[in-house]
Formats: sequence, C-alpha cells, structure tokens
Amino acid sequence: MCPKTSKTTPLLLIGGICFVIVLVGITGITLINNINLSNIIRLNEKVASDSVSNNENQIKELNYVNNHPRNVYLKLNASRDDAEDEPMQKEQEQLELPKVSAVVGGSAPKVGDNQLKESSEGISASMSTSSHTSAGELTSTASVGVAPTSVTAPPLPFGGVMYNQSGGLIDYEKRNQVVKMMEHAWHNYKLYAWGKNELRPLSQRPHSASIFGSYDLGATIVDGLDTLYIMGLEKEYREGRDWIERKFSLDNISAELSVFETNIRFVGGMLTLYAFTGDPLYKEKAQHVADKLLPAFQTPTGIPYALVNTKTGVAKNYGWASGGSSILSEFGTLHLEFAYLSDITGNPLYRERVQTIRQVLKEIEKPKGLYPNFLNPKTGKWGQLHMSLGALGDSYYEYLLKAWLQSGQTDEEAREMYDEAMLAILDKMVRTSPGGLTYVSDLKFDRLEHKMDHLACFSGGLFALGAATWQNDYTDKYMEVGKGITNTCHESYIRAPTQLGPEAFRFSEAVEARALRSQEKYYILRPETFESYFVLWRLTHDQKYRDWGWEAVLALEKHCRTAHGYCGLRNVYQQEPQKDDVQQSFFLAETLKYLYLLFSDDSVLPLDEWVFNTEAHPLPIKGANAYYRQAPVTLPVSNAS
Ligand code: DMJ
Repeated sequence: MCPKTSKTTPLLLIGGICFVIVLVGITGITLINNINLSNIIRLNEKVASDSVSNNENQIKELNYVNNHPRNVYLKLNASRDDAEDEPMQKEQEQLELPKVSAVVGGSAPKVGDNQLKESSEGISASMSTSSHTSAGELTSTASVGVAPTSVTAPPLPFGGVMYNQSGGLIDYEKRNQVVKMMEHAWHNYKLYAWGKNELRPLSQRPHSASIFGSYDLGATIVDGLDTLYIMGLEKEYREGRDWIERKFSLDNISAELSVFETNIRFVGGMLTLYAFTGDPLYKEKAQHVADKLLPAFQTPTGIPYALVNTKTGVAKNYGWASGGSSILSEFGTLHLEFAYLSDITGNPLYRERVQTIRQVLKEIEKPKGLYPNFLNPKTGKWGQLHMSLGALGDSYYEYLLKAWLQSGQTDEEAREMYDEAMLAILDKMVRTSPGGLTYVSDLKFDRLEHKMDHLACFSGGLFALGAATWQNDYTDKYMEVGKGITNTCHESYIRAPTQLGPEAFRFSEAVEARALRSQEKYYILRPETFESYFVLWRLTHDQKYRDWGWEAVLALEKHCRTAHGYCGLRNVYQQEPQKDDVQQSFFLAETLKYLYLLFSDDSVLPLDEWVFNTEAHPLPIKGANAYYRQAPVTLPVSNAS
C-alpha cells in the first residue's frame, strides 16, 4: 500500500538528521564565538549610532580622500606617469595647491599667504618637502630651521609616501609593522571601550584614569586621531572624527579635570587635527576645551591651579604638592597650545594667559639658575627646592625651546630662558657615570639624587634639537649630551631582559641605568625614549637609532601585545612579566607615532615646519608652514566692550 511512503521515509529521516547536525553545528559555533559576536554586533550598533546618517556628505565635506596629502601626492605621481609631458603646474592648480616655489623657494611665505581657507574642502593647500634636493637627496643632516634654496619636489607634508625615488629613507617593512600595531590598538579600543577613555586589554573593558575626571571623554579617540591621519588609516580616522562631532563635549558634566593633561591631549590633539584638515569642528572643540580650563587661571599670580571643575569652575591644587603649590611641568606646559589657539581664533586671551605665566617665571629669582618643581600660585613663591628634568619638571623646559621654534624663532625671550635653564642643568644636574653613561640627576635642595626618570628620556631629543636649531657656544655640548642621554636611555632598555626600560633607573657604585626599587621597575608603554630616537634619527641619520627603535618594536610585540590590545608591564626585569591591563592613550598618540615617523622619510612632518607638543601632537611653525591657518586678530569677548 505504501511503497511510496516507505521510499520517502529514509529520505525524510536523512534530511532530518542533516538538519539537526547543521543546527547543532551552528549552535556550537555561536556558543564558542558568543562573546566576540555579541561584542562585534554591539560595537557595530554603537559605532553606527554614533555616526551621522549621511556619512557621504561628511566625507565630501571633509574631502579627506582627495585632500589627504598622501593621496594628493599619489594623485600627482599617477598623473605624471600617465601624462609625462603635462605640466606640473596644471596639476597643482587642479588640486588647489600653492606653487611649491612660493612656499619653499628660499623665502618663507608671508603670514597672509599662509591664511588657508577654512573651508569645506579640508586641506586646500600644501607645503614643501624641504629636506630634499631636486635629486631626492637630503640637504642637511645636522640642522633644522633653514629652508633649502631649491626644491623641485611635489608637495608632501605628511602621509608616509616616499619622495626619494632611489628607495631612500623609508623603511617600509618596519613602518608597516607599526601601522599594524596601531590598527590592533585602535580596533580593540573600538571593540571594548569605544567612547570611554582607555582600554583594559586583558579584561576587555574600559579604563579611566583620574586625570579624565571619571567621565567618558573618548581620550583614546582624541589623542590617537592625528596618528591615524598621519598613517593614512582613513576609515578609522573618519569614525573618530564622527564621534568627536556627535559626542565630545564638556558641557553639562561636572568633571574635575587636570588642566595639564586636558590641554596636552585634548586641546593639543584638536589643534593638530585643525592644522592638518582645516575642519572647523576641531577649532571649535579646541576652544571649547580651553575655555573650560580658564577658571583655573584665576589666581593672584596667574599661575593656574592643577585641577578644575568643568561645571562649577572651582579650581584647586593636588593635596600632595608641596604646600598647595602648582607644578612646574603642568603650568609650564600650556604655552604652545594656548598661543596657537589665539592665532587660529583671533582671540588674544589664550596667549595672554600663558604670557602671564612666562613673565612670572622670567622675573622670579631662580636658585642657582634652576627652576624648582613647585610654585605657590597665591604667593608666587617656590615650594620645596626639588628640580628635575623628569617628573614634575620635564616639559616646562621642552616648551621653552618649542615656543621659540613655533614662533618661527621670533620669540627670543623663550630661547634665552631655555638656554639659561639648560646651561644651569648641564652644570648642576648632568653627570657621567663611572661606566661613561651621561644622565640627568634629580636635585633635592643641594643633594643630587643619581636617578633618572623614564620621563626624562625625552631630553636627549630636546638637547639635540636645541643644538640643531641655533649655533652658539654650547651647540656641540648640547648635541653631545643629547646623544649621550639617548644612549643611556637605550642602555636602560637593553639591560632589562624584556628589552623595555623601567620607570626610573639609578646610578651608583653597584649599578648603572637600572631600577633598584620595586616601584620603579614598571613600563607603561611610555614614548620618551623613542621620541629621542626619532629626533636624533632626523638630525643625524645614524642608522643605530632606527635599529634601537626596531628592537623596541620587537619587545613591545613580544611582551606588551595581547589578543585585545597593548598593556604595560609590572616589572621589566622578569623574563615573563605580568601585564598591567592598561592601554594608555599616549601609546597611540605618542609611542606609535614616533615609531612610525622613525621609519618614515624626512618629508613626513619635517622638523623645520612642525613642532611636537609634549603629547606628540604636531603643531605648525609660524612663517614656515602653510598649515598655520592664522585668523585675523579680534578682541576677546571680555575686553570687547
Ligand atoms: C605623556 O602624556 C606626555 O608625554 C607627558 O609630557 C609626559 N608623560 C606622558 C607619557 O609618558
């Protein structure tokens, strides 16, 4: 009766079994990937909801693709290959670039020439590859600040494309590795901590340090965005830009922010993005953040407090800082950002604030010509007489030199104060170990503490930059000490089994360039040593600096990389050190940027056109860089009436 039924039954049975197997398989895979899949879905939803709906308009508005200098360069080269006879001038006109000769033909452009349109076209002008001759060779290896007289290179301010046709100075393989590191750091931040301040790679959740006032300020986005831009990571850059537009605001929150950290990371980051792109969003945001910091400057001396509440404007100093003092490295590291903000907004108020700080520091009596780390903002008197080129002092000295550079070497007061301070430091704090290592000691009252912070490793680059930019009686000494300190910091790395340097290292009869105390043995992804490798590489082209940088890349990959981002280490002297579970925002802003630049051609952010703030956000040099984007001066609102 049912031959048909009996034939179809096994088929149905087989079909059913197959269905069940497939179902079990899918369920299994889903369970295995449960966390990742749901994270990815959540992330996609979050990123999507954070992005504006008509992305296309935004891209067009920003014109990132066409106007990213890297693409401008590619476009120029491509068209040259296609139509060799076509005059270069025509291509430049199409791309709205200034004539190269007008920018670098031996005379710096006038301020008026530099006023780029703040337009929907983003970058509408470019600048020189001033470190090359027409033959693609370097013009000078030991000096910056002097424009070459003849340059036929196409404009290439940054973006990592090689101008030197002979293969020259880009180390592609190593640089690509750094780009991959950036992608890994960024994608995991995006996946697990999007919009929060930092990432905890091991626990795959957000992290926030107290410096961010326990609010979600997207510190990693703002700090890391210019690095993405420089590396040409366009998709990631756009996601970050969208987040800033839609989410970043200090209005209606009551956060107690560090004036210094907020300035160097947020104001500095936005200013660089504004210089790169001309996108008014970044100028508005930079000003918005700086305005929130202004109440901290309401002190009898004008020396700002360390912390300010974004809602109430109430400001104060850290309880631990010598008798209610403000800290030199904090109030002394505002100058570059505030000066540039005045110039692009036309509002002199910001510059006035930092100029007041400068005058106090210029006029105050300095013990033995040195600046102590603590200054009371009410009395204008020094606190404890502790001096350091590391923690609490460091970037004040950096900003003296760089304020002079940023001004196109017209702010002579800054250079004089820099030279006076560094000569005193050379005399009273720089020493050579029995093993021949140059280091900068801390000084407490009259006693040298033969210890150097990792933070002080930036000073190798600083001494060298000071030497390369001005010829005086101390030039050779500055360069020698700059090289010596950089070498010592490298030693502090290679004397550790991880090949990564400790937070502080000491010099005694028994040890050199090694941490002794347990609380000095950690490494938190800091950039200062690589910063000095980068500066010294640019100034000398000694291959060893690149080799040292590559050693560091390998060490970071071996010890700090995890499946979900990069962590610091608790003890660099252990073979298998424990990780600290924090991916610092400065790892993206500084560490990876300096490593990327170390393996790049000199035309990527040339040192005679850009000056790096202390968080590695490059700012344009006035009179030498078409990206300066100076606005006409207007009176500040408070003085306008
Ligand atoms: C950064 O935030 C800046 O470089 C600052 O000047 C010092 N410390 C960190 C990185 O180590």
